[in-house]
Amino acid sequence: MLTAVEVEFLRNELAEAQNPLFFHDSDGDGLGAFLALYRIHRKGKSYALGSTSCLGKEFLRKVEEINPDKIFVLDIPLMKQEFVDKANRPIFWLDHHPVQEIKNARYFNPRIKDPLAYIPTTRMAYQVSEKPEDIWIAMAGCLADFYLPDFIDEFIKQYPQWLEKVEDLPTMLFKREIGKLPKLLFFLQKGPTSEVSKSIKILTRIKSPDEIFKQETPQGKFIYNRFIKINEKFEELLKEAKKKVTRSRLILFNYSENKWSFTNNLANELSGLYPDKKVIIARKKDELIKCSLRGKNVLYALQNALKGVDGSGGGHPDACGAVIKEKDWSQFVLNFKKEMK
Ligand SMILES: [Mn+2]
Repeated sequence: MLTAVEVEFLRNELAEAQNPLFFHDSDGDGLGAFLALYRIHRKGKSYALGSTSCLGKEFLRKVEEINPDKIFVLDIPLMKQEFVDKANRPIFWLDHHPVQEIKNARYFNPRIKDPLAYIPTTRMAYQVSEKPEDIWIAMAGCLADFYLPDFIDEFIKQYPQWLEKVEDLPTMLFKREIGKLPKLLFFLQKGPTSEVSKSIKILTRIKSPDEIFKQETPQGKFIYNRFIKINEKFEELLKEAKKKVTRSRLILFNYSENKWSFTNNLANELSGLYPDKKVIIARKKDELIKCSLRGKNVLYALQNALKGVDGSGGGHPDACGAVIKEKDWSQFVLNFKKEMK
């Protein structure tokens, strides 16, 4: 968590900003953090990093174009020093991935003090915002990063129809109503750019989840319809993936590049529903197989399975990702199965 001094500092920087630019990760936590901060003053612009997790010099064009007076970077794991040096504006970086070296940017990362800390960026952004009416956004962003926030009881008080009582995370995320909130933040960022921008713009003004899910306003209805359409695509793939569940300790699901990418969400949900199994969700793109892996110590198995294979990967002990050349895919799967013996 941020200290009281840090919260005060960021609040002031935001209040004084005339045209801040928010770079955020394109997952649920990244979007949740942006919404929490933006909704304090509703000033500035946002840009989501979709295909990379590093803010490098290719994003200087965006800085030129928007000409912000301050830059906030949210839930982005990496930043190039060259970006900081050439952006030539105050930069405030809130993140919770492994700690990086950076000069001339204000860097806020709970892992600096405690390498094992796990505090999603949305949780910190909500410390800065502390708007009670935005608790549902903060909840959505935290859950998106598989984190049960300390304000859960307050949320239940305000939204009993979304959650009756605290249960274990997989149950709440994959079997209860509240699980739709993080999915909303993930799924609205998929699809054509113009629709994504429109959705995010609307989300900066939506007053409550009921405005969306009870379709109380035209804006809420737009978001609702988009979410339902995208969620259908996801559910269809989830159903396919569940057919791959056998007595084996591995769930391996491949799907086509013609379908929208839900690799991350599929892997999370299957692993939540089948906690004793290892999960690999793989999607072919060009000559590469991109996959998400889940399960106890799956990173260890991944590292060994990559030996002698044209590919790379990494991440957390129980949740990681890899990219493997298509020609070596079957070898990789063989190696991985051997690791599970
Ligand atoms: Mn995050």
